[in-house]
Amino acid sequence: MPAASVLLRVAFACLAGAATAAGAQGGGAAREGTRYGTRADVVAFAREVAADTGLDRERVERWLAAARFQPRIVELMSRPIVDPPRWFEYSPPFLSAERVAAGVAWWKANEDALDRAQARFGVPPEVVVAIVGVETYYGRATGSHRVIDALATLAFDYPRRAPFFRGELKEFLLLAREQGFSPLSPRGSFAGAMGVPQFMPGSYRRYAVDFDGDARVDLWTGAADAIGSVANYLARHDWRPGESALAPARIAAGTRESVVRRLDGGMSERRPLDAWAADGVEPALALEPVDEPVGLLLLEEAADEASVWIALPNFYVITRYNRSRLYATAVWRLAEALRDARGSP
Ligand SMILES: [Ca+2]
Repeated sequence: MPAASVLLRVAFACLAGAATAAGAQGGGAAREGTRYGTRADVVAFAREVAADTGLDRERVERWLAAARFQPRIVELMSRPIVDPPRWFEYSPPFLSAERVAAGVAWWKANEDALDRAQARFGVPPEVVVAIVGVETYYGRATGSHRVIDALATLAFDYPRRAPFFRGELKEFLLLAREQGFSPLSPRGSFAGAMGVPQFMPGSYRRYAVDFDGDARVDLWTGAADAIGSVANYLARHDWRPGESALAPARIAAGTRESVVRRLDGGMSERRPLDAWAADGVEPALALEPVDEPVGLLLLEEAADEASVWIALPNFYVITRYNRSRLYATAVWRLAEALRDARGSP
């Protein structure tokens, strides 16, 4: 996971795991802005990180000592979702005429990097543009939390996911060393996701690339590194060039109820197309043969009954960026809208 809209991912994880974290704060930090410097668990972690990574122990201790507890971040992560959003409630901001127009402009402004990314990674421009459009409105909103505060708060005062965020905090310190910035400087989302494409530190280290040739991997300024990094991320998660992500499903008369019953939470398990066909579900349009199992996706529509879609392998690649079915659908729909608005070159 790069990325980041860890918000949604976490929201959905909370859904699955119940709202366990509210009030589940760990040790000593309690007041906003409390520094982590003297806490025994933080000092122990700093020593462990230094021993594992070869980073200077005193510097690690100093960085972590300067990190501040942010209770609001714990609140945001813990907020129980009583009413999960439905597609028709979730999607409008991502598919607005403004976001499409801004995406076309961003596409034109970054055409060269987007074309190079397609040539190298096989991911079409509109999909890359749609990811950054959904994540940060094309780089306009990359997050205002100091990354080290976000990661430290979640590593030390959010027990539910402490192992994950301790790992990300360590990755972040390594990233800072590799990219030559102070760990006290960067800002990002409340979950520590960074830059135009909102990569988490571990994904930044694994998947981000220098795509403008300046020998640095900078996801904050400029677009080229963000573009190459998103395309590389999708390619490394098995993006299939030239294929769609969703196809409308046609359900045989009389079987809709039993099919919809399989769509717990809006997505089914994945099965071969033949197995779906045996149960009365087929693509409404001709599809190229698909050699991997596919799922069904249900989208709640405002006026009509819910629509049902066949989720193709590329849909699941987008969910590697963010597990939410609504997120992946918004990305794909925005990509389609961008392609339509852009017209043929
Ligand atoms: Ca660069």
